[in-house]
Amino acid sequence: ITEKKGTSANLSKSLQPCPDVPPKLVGPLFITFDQHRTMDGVKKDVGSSLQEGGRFKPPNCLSLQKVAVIIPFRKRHEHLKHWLFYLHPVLKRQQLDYGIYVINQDGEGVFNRGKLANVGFVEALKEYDYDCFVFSDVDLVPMNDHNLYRCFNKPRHLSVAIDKFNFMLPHPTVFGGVSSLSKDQFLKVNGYSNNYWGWGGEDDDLSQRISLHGMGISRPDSETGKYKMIGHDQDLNLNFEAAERLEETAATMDKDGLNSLNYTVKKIEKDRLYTLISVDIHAPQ
Ligand code: UD2
Ligand code: MN
Repeated sequence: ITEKKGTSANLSKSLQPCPDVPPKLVGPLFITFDQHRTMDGVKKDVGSSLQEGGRFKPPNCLSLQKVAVIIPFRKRHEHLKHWLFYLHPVLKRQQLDYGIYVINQDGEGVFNRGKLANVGFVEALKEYDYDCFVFSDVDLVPMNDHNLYRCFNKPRHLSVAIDKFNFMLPHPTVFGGVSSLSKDQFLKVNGYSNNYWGWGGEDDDLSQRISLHGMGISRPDSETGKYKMIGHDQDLNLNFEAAERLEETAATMDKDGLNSLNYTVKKIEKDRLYTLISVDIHAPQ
């Protein structure tokens, strides 16, 4: 028994680091949101080489980064199905050691994307020693697999050219949609604010935290950073306090964020394609 254990440990140690440029990338992708796609079908199509919970490691090399992909979520199952169908193959080709965490807001209270993202960060770290975090809307699918779901020396905004915005960056400090921060970068800014309830503002607040901490934003070029957004109605729960709160980011960020996060995990479910964490984030009624 001891001998066997020793052998397998040596085997995994002898894996070489993956190349900096993943060799099997294909470039532009053809994306369709086919109404007939089903979750069972997606499981059959892309679930084979995954471990429970939507986990994957490249079999033949040691991944350069351990990446948790965090999706703030509620009642967008239709979108999730398409997201999983397209993202799993991309993330595998990118040779990431990754896990997918769908952070589901429990109950009917006002949605809070930033707080759910913070929960995802904390909960993913309880499972594995992730060093990079990608925060993604459930409705954004990359149109080019050269757009690496990794972390860089600056916080990264990945969804720079979305079809809905005519493939242009709406303004220079945008950080919404899909973005990545290393564990250290995210800790440095104290995560997202927990106090943006309803649609809007939490992404701009994070962007301000980043610049207030002296960091810039890195981005792929606009060909690499093309995205399709799945069509949906605008969330009607607008956050009318957002503009005011954004004036206060500098004064409040050190005490509002990861260090003030409180929530109750209701359930953790392991699907083959993702880990679903349902959480009560104490939404105001
Ligand atoms: C924009 C931003 C998004 C966020 C939001 C304001 C881009 C491309 N996206 O998204 O990152 O800053 O504005 O808060 O700039 N969600 C649910 N259920 C809900 C509501 C939201 O799952 O009932 C999740 C889901 O992952 C969704 C995301 O939150 O994709 C953003 O919400 P949205 O898609 O309704 O808003 P959108 O597209 O204006
Ligand atoms: Mn959207």
